[in-house]
Amino acid sequence: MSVEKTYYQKNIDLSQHDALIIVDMQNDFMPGGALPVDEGDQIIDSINYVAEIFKNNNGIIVLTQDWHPENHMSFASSHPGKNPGEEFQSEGIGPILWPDHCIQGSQGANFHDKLKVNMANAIIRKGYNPTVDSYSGFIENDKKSETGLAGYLKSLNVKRIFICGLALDYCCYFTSLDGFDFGFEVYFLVNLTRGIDLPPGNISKSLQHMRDKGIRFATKDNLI
Ligand code: VGL
Ligand code: ZN
Repeated sequence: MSVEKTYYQKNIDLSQHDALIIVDMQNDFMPGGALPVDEGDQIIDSINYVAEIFKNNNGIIVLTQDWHPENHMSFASSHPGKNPGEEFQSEGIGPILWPDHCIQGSQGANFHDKLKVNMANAIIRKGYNPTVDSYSGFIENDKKSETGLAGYLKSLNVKRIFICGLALDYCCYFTSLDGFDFGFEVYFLVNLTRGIDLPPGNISKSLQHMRDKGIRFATKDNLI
């Protein structure tokens, strides 16, 4: 599915009740990294630009950071005989296994140099539990353990959240769905994300599901 321009929300007037959530803009997800997302580096300038608009309107800016211990169970290397990209499902892990990535304290886990991290009000780390992955910035894949992001945003009286970053069909997708379930109005900044598309078709499936659920789509030009 592609998202037609006519579907974008228009003239979104930002305020202190809006939060920009910039998902996992880390070296390992950039071309040349351990879990590269195609064109992942091409959205950085636009994300910086949008972050500036949020700042100018007293909005909240949150970065998420994938932050795994060595031997995390989402890594194929933790399962003898398995390869990255292979299907694997257990409680909290899956549906596929990943290459080792975003190891706590590594260069790959650092934010891309060009990302203006100083604009962030908060940085939420996730995926630190060795046996449970966390695609979402709100809640781990066991669907029980919260990161604290929902409480943080609610305590600041945030009503709308705007999602961008990497990867479209994993961490951006699940952050959007969980944000919706926590009661926020969710806007998916679709041009400011790039996807993994594993299994093939996963990007269009994710977009369709978000749209069906009531998540809105917008571009940077719709923000004022
Ligand atoms: C992500 C797979 C594994 C993401 C993180 O940021 O989308 N994907 N860890
Ligand atoms: Zn990860």
